[in-house]
Amino acid sequence: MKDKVRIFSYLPNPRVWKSIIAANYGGIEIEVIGDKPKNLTNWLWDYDAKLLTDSEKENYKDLKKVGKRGFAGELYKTNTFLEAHPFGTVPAAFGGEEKIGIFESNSILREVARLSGHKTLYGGDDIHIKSRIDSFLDANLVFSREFQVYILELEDLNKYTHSRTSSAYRFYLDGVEASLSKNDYLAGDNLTIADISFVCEFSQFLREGHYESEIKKKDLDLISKDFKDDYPLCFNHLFTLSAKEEFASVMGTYLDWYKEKNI
Ligand SMILES: N[C@@H](CCC(=O)N[C@@H](CS)C(=O)NCC(=O)O)C(=O)O
Repeated sequence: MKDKVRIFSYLPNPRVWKSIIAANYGGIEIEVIGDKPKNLTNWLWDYDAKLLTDSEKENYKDLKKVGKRGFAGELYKTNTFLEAHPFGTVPAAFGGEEKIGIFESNSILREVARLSGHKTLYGGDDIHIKSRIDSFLDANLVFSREFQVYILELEDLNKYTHSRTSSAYRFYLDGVEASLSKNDYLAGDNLTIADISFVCEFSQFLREGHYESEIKKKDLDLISKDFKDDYPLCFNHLFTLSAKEEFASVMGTYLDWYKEKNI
């Protein structure tokens, strides 16, 4: 199908949820394929991704690539996968009949929003609003990359990463809080993919709470310790949106542990 989108990833993955939520709002279907993070070392990373048997792994042994970011061990990435996805990351989307590689979860989100019938999700026909939405998505990606390093290091954290992530957290949330003090949604009066991306990435960041004791052992504190008081509009936006059916049906119980502790 011309407008088909297939996403391969470890699952569940909040970065994939961005696209699923946008698809829910847009009333379109997307294909999502994958497995638990630890199982992706046994998968063929490809448009036709699949779980490999031991004999298939032997046949594909020349494809093995050392994981670059977040994956320990070796991964079976096909050459066509790497042509479509030169950075070799997941979520990895393939768009349309030509299976065009689309990477970066915010760009996959844009693809789904462009295909969806819910035009205001990506600014309608207003190119300036679209660009403003892109601005929020870029700011979100910068924060996301900073905290990705932090989350991956949490079991053996160092003070430098903690302090860098704290300032990225404050920089991003100061901007989001300021926007929400003017409008109900990040980019204006309507829900857009900027809000969807905020909810999914920030929910993932809150996972630092699962490592509170490791963080305290280093004489450090949770970066999000005072989230509710410091950023009340962000807090409210996150929990109001995540309770909506289009979000809740995808996010499931992901934030329940946080709500039990903090609400
Ligand atoms: N900013 C990217 C993050 C993607 C990313 O870094 N994915 C990592 C896993 S968390 C990956 O696929 N690593 C592949 C590897 O280790 O080779 C996005 O939002 O899609």
